[in-house]
Amino acid sequence: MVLCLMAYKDLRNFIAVLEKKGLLQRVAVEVDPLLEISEITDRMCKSPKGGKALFFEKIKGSAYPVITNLFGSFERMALALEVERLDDIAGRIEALLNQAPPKTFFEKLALLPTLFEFSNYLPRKVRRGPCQEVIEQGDPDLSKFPIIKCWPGDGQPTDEGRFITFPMVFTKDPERGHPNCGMYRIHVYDKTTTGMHWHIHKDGARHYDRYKALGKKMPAAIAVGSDPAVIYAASAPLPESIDEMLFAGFLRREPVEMVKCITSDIEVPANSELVIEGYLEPGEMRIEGPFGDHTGFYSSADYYPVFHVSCITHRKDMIYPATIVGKPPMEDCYMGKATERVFLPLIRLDFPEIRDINLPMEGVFHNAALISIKKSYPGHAKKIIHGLWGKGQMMFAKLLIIVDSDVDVQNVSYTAWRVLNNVDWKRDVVIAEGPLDDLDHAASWPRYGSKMGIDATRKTREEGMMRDWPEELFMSEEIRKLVDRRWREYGFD
Ligand SMILES: Cc1cc2nc3c(=O)[nH]c(=O)nc-3n(C[C@H](O)[C@H](O)[C@H](O)COP(=O)(O)O)c2cc1C
Ligand SMILES: [Mn+2]
Repeated sequence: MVLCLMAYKDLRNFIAVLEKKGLLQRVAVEVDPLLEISEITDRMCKSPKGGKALFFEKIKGSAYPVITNLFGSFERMALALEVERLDDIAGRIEALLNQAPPKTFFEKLALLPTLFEFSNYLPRKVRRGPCQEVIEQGDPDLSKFPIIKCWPGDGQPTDEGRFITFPMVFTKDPERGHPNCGMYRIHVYDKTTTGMHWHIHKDGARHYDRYKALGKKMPAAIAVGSDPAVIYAASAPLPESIDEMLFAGFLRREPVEMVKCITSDIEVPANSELVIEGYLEPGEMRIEGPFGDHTGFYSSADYYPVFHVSCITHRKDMIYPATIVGKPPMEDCYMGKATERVFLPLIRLDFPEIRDINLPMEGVFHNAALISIKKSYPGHAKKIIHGLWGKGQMMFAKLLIIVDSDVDVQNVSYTAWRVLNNVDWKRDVVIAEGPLDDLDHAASWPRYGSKMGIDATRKTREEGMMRDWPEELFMSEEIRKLVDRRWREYGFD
């Protein structure tokens, strides 16, 4: 794959590269943003290797085109982050971490901004940006934009069920001014009001709680469409101390240019396609959802803060990106796979014995993780289980399966065979209670329930195993070579 040497300038630059490589398909006939785009995109996501990105040129009821399935394959996700393979990001992060003296996970994380800074990836303020080519301050109106409805049961009877599905929500800590960017879906209630669906565990919600404690109105901005590293960074589960835009700068190897909003001090990527500026009144809540979510089920309606639009700015010829989530595999699965690779070196700072991690798409990220470790003492796998439940968004992992380091966890079938043969359930299972992902619908209460860890490593005497562990079947090297040599002689191809 020939990679672009410079960072993508913006979304349309990435779209042009996709088109040149034959990875984008245009749809010229008019399509409905209510459900029709969703069904077409879902079929494309389910086609071999994630199909192509889709550029819908003519949208019923809106003057602007829509693009979906931008990152929905390993190839497009790697292209978006300008690496050959997603594994290469892990290599870049490892090299970055090696610049710092060996420290623990949290100390290293605290150091990261300094490291990034040395590397000149700090976001850069600019005075003007294409995202402000058109400014609609007097009478902002969200209904002009091709905001999609994804699934039939989305939204409330009082609205059309439209959601902004690929938003980058920018906020600032009220005391320290530290910025955050998170991808939290936006339920559109009417022309100037939306929901703000940051789960209580997320950084945006923490900022909001601090404004609430101060009794202050909270400014926020929703940017839509930027260069691919910026869009991806909004979804990355970084610690609160790390500015996602700094991380995006590292990924794209060039600082992100930020421009100040018209009606607040929030800064947004200057190259955005659309920016919705506004504010939240502390304590004002409204029913948000339901929404067909990435679990493949509707996430139920619940009370969330309300966002009021004060100004909309956009490019003259805005392109509106959207993602459809649903039963895996969907586009967000590939973003999750990028995250799996990005975070492996960070997790290994605290757990160097971890060799690899696989978050299978069917587990929609919070439901399952397969982990291989180099085991060296009794109970080692159980230590990893408890340790991981204490690390950032790994607390949501409902099932952790630990295997020995000779298992390739990317090979799910082989891993399943090893696990199913190796486990004595009473001895090897850990069940614990604690916080769960907001999207978990199986626990009896929202956000709280049980998780399971399975130690599927070979057991030793010290772990109570009274018998010798059997050997795995392998043919002798001599016979394998002989059969290789004689293969055609037997009459096979
Ligand atoms: C397509 C997509 C939609 C998402 N929607 C939400 C959402 O509505 N609410 C939420 O809390 N997290 C959502 N997430 C996950 C967050 O973006 C992710 O947890 C991120 O780390 C949040 O940023 P933060 O760590 O700065 O809070 C979504 C992720 C993706 C890829
Ligand atoms: Mn954050």
